[in-house]
Amino acid sequence: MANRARTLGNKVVYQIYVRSFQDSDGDGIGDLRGITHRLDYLEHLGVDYLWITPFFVSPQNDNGYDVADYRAVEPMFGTMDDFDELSREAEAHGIGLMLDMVFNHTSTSHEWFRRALAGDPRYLAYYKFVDAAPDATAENPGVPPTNWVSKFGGSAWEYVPSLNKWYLHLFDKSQADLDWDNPEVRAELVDVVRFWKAKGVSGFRFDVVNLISKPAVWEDDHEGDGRRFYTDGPHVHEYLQELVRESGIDDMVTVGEMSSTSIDNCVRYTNPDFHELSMAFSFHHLKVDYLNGDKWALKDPDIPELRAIFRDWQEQMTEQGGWNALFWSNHDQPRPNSRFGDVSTPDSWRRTSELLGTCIHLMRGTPYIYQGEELGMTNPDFRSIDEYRDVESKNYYEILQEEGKSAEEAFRIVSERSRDDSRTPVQWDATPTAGFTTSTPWIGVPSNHVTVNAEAEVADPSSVWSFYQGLIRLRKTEPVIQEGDVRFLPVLSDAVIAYERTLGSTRVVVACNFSGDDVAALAAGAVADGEVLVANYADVAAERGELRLRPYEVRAYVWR
Ligand code: TEU
Repeated sequence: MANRARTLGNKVVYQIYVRSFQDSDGDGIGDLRGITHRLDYLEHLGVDYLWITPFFVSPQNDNGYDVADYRAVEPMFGTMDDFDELSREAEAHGIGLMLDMVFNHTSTSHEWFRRALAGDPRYLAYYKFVDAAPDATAENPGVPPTNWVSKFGGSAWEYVPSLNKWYLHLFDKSQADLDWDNPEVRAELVDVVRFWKAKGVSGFRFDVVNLISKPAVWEDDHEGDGRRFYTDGPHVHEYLQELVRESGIDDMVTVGEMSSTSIDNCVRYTNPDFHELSMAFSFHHLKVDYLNGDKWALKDPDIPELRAIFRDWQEQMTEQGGWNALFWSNHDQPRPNSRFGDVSTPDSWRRTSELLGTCIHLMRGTPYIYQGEELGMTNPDFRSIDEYRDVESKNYYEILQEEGKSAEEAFRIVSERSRDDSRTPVQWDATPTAGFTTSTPWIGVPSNHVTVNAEAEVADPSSVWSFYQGLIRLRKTEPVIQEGDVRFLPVLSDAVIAYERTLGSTRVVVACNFSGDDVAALAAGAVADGEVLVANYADVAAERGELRLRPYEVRAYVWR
């Protein structure tokens, strides 16, 4: 059980969304050389690994998650020489690279799919093609094999008139699902991993890897959108074990993106005894503001539910030897401070950003920082749908209106839920393009970059950036944070989440107030004689009585 804690408990991963990180050649799009230029910054922050989102050849319908060639660099992001330079330089900075393997599907521009379209039986068997009715036509293709819904809206099946077949796409219709039941497909993907492993990378992130194993029989889902049939599917553990074994990555750092998964499955994905992955991303805590589970229906975050989810995942994964990736944010999620707190004043923005960071950085697992989170970047202040770029946002803006919402309501929902909320350029400085590019950025820069930016914050010991640097340092110096047990604590207010970490005779208590009110947090004596370890208000002292917290206040106490 201590295994993962020993190797991963003292590490912090930083996620780079290449397109929005740093442009080096003035085309308005981030690139690999841009990352190399910023390695000093990343080393100074203190992170151990960079998860770099896909930079492989791709038509970019889903910003690179639609891969057309797994072994070549997309020219807009640079060249293989640029990658090799980044790899060397990162190593010189003591930073490892984790590459993003998108293996559930390929782009329909991939050679395999093009050969399938040409009717080659070998490549037809690489994907999930299903015969259409004999009388189907382009105008009247009939009903798809199942009623499953694509994650980006609409049917999960696309009809190909020239073949008279449907193919499955759980995401965009330009992202065709691979057939993992075909051993040739699995061998191809092992080769891809070996190729990048041979280049010396430290590890991998596997995109939606718990969706790879589809059921043997196609059936309609009368209760939902189809996910219960293909999530953590019948052969997923067997296929993952094979991939890890055959590509020789069992002792590298690996993380799987697990969509709508369960704790039991994530124990199997991450407990070292099963030889699958080092850790897993799960998303239940990022759905507590979905009304009735619907991403496109707004509600305020339900903090008691958030507490219960964190408690279950922290305690049960620990009990069963699993290992969590800890995160609030990635390139698919709105900015967490805009979502879970109050960013309307400089004061509440700072407290919220620091509260969120502390809440997960002191948990058991490996924390991930998504680019710009360390600066307290927020959702952008876009005014029109034309400012959004993401295929999912554009689709749902239309779908919401088809469902009867006004254009204003649809816009409000998209602006709170869009994946572009976190895809705006990293705010390096106060200049008009935030130091991201010398030309026009591919997506707009939020207006708050004049104050929320790296140049201002790195120099300021009281900035959100410096606070994050402190959290990373703390993880590296405190064994109780790296390896300690975790237990959630009873709280006095619905707005509070609190837990304790213990290792030997050391104990840490963390209490977080997710509200803009003064609240009672912990019962009298709960933090008596504790020494303050982390605080986001200046005047914090020992507390013998009941612990009360101010708006968006977080405190951690330690006993040694
Ligand atoms: O995301 C998988 C995924 O299911 C979501 O995060 C998805 O974006 C969301 O549910 C839609 O509401 C991964 C990648 O992180 C994402 O960027 C890709 O678009 C997707 O896979 C397909 O490769």
